[in-house]
Amino acid sequence: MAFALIFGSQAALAQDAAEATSTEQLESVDPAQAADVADADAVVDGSSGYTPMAPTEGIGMPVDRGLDIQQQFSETGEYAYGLHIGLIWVMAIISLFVLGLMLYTMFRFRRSANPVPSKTSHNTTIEVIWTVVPALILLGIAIPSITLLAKQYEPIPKDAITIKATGYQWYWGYTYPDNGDFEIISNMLDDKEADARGEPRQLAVDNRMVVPVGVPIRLQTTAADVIHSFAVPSLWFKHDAVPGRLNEKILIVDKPGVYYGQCSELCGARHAYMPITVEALPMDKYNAWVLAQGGSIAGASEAGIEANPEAAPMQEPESTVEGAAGAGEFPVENPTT
Ligand SMILES: [Cu+2]
Repeated sequence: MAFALIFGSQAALAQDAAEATSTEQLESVDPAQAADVADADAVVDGSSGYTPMAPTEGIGMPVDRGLDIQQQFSETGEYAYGLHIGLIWVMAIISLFVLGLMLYTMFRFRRSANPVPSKTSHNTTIEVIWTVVPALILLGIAIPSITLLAKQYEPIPKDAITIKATGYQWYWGYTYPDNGDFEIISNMLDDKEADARGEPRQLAVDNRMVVPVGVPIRLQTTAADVIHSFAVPSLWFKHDAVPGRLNEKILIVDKPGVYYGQCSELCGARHAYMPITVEALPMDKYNAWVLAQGGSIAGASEAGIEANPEAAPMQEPESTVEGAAGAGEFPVENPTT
């Protein structure tokens, strides 16, 4: 019962915090910085009708000397964060209880205070208590834990927007089968370019994975060569990308924003240099972005909406594998330092 109370209140706190910060996030985008980012990106993809959003410091990215998990921007993530905090309380209370019991026993039954030790070997009441109470605690933990597992694998509604993330050595490709099946190739920016755009080094990419906010997304993961893993901590999303297999899981992003992640499966020499940048946009802005990429929106032709005829051709992927399409340079001068 105590656990349920703690868990509930922590979950509510976490949610309040998430709401408070995300409002700040929307307001704290520096217009000058955002314009810089837009200019820089216009050079890259020549697209119109879409301005890349500037990230907010500390949101959707790791923070210096951070101890906690990243602030969550999906319902599942907020629930998981509540469970995480609840479990910390359970562990803390049990640890303190056991420590207290040990200190009491050491003091109360020390040789000088208790020269003749008790020869008691059984006490049915206490044996029942120390069996039943831990079992109830485990049961109390199992309920939210299994609920979280179920939430992560909720059936995906039929009208969800499908986006497929493909891991390549060593970059990501994002395909939009429901929007004309175009593919975005996403490579890490070098440090200078990331600085120029006001984005975190080794997490920023040239072409982001843009997703709509507040609607279910069927996020599929696969790979073209070796096993990669698509992971974005602030969206509570991690799924292996396995060649020859199509994994899928539901993703609903709560708030517009920029969320960074990384490949989380050791996949070769440049594993550390294939970051993920997810930009979540309201549906109308998402549609504008789709059109700017030369994609299509369901029902758009009846409404007289056309794709941008000047959409830039897809960028060549870069790979250090000799002879691979777009084989290129390392994006950092010396990746070992
Ligand atoms: Cu990888």
